Amino acid sequence: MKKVCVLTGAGISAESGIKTFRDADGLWEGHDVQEVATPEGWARNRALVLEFYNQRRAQLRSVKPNDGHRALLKLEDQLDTVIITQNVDNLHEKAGSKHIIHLHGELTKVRSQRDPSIVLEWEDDLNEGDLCTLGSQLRPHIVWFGEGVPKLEEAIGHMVDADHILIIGTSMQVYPAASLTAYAPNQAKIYYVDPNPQLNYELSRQEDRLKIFKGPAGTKVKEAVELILTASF
Ligand code: BV8
Repeated sequence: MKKVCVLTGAGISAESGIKTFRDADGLWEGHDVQEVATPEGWARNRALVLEFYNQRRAQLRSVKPNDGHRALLKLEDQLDTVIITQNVDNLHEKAGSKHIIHLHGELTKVRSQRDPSIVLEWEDDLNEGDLCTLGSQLRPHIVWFGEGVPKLEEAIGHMVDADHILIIGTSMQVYPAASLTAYAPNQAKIYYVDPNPQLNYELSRQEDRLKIFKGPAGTKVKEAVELILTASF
């Protein structure tokens, strides 16, 4: 059975009402990314970081998947599909997707700073004084800038035998996620759904097998899925 790796970024959630990073010219909810999405920011002002993630976690209660998320279900039904997402929202899960790798963590989880293997589901606000079983302050289960990406090897393990790679709604600027297409076999076909697709170093070397669907995920993912299914049978 053909294998598909789907690589999604903030753009697939844009039509669900979740702001992307680039569209907000690098400010998230008005905050400098260095202040709210780095270990230094956490050390400097824990309350600000907790508030930033509490706001985004609360937003999850009012947003829903869009047709872009839902169009992937048909791919999952018919081909061996894994969704590798840079997003920390849970819209792929809400859409019904099953095999999802969150490269950059998840808003609905928190973890111990003392023992990173202690990870808890967390739907409400996380506040100062919310401690893990070892007595240390719980932190968002998010990969901040400057932190390693623990699931990178797992993602590479899927890319190395991909027949099709479907990139959706990402500026392909955040590394190492943005380098993942380089691990795909030479014969893998690449499809890129984005209203403003940006060919980074890796993609510019793969242009000969890249097909771009210029437009929003809500309408274009379906088209890319149809093409992949046609090419696979
Ligand atoms: C690491 C969690 C080392 C946080 C995130 C200089 C050069 C190159 C690299 C670096 C550098 N300096 C530092 C680095 C490394 C750094 C990096 O890549 N920085 C970039 C900004 C230059 N990377 C790291 O720090 C990574 N770690 O390298 O560690 C290491 C190794 C071992 C041990 C210790 C350390 C960690 C990176 C992870 C950061 N965390 N998320 C949070 O979310 O709160 S990344 C964050 O950025 C989000 O995950 C988000 O997804 C991502 C932004 O990227 P995109 O998803 O692509 O979103 P963006 O807004 O950029 O683009 C949106 C796209 O959607 C656009 O193309 C737009 O056109 C499109 N769109 C809009 N509307 C729609 C649409 N598409 C479809 N439909 C629509 N309707």
